[in-house]
Amino acid sequence: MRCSDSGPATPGLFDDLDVPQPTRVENLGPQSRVLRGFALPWIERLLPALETVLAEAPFRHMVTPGGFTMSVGLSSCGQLGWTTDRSGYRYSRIDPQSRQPWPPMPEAFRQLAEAAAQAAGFSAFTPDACLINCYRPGAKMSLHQDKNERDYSAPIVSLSLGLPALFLFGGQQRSDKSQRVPLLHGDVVVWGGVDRLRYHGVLPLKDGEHSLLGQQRINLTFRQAG
Ligand code: MD3
Ligand code: FE
Repeated sequence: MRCSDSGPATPGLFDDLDVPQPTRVENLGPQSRVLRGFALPWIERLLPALETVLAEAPFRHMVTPGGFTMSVGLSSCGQLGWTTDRSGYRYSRIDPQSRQPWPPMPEAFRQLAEAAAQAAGFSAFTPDACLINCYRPGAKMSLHQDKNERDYSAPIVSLSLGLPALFLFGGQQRSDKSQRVPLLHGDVVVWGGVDRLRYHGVLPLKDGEHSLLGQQRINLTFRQAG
């Protein structure tokens, strides 16, 4: 195609393939929004930052207070990291495996989380914790509430990378019916306000191969925990 041409030979065929698309917003609940593809323009900054964090704090399978080993691999960065063992769930300044502070939260992570919170209508979100979950095929997260944070008035921002997953978004009680929401590479979800304590989970990850992440899904959740 030359400058003087009026357009491509087959109009429509390649349109929009590598042009950034505006984020489509879906409302999951009164104060929960899916920002489809919001993180796609950030991916080339996010992935090297993620590598740096994981070199210092690799994924590990933690044990729940009930004695079950989680199928999801966990890590954290930021001032506080989430951990579980036989004595309970909590946030800690120290990685129990390295006995060092968790790696700092990369600037690109913090900026993405703040931009997403703002885009979803939550101002003044400053995360001090980023929990990183790694799902291999078969890994799942049972329905639960996130209740270890000090103040439920701050939202939680979640970023999905790699293989697609079916997210379960339930109600205020475990027995409430859940909606199934597909979450894809680059999607960001923001949950706050009246939706902050809703039950949620992730169905077992299906086999697949993602071009950048391989056979896994990585989910980052940004929280104001302390
Ligand atoms: C809805 N992680 O780490 S993020 C978790 O995809 C967790 O790895 C899931 O649930 C994952 O605790 C889902 C989405 C999420 C996070 C917090 C929420 C959904 C939420 C808080 C309230 C309601
Ligand atoms: Fe959760």
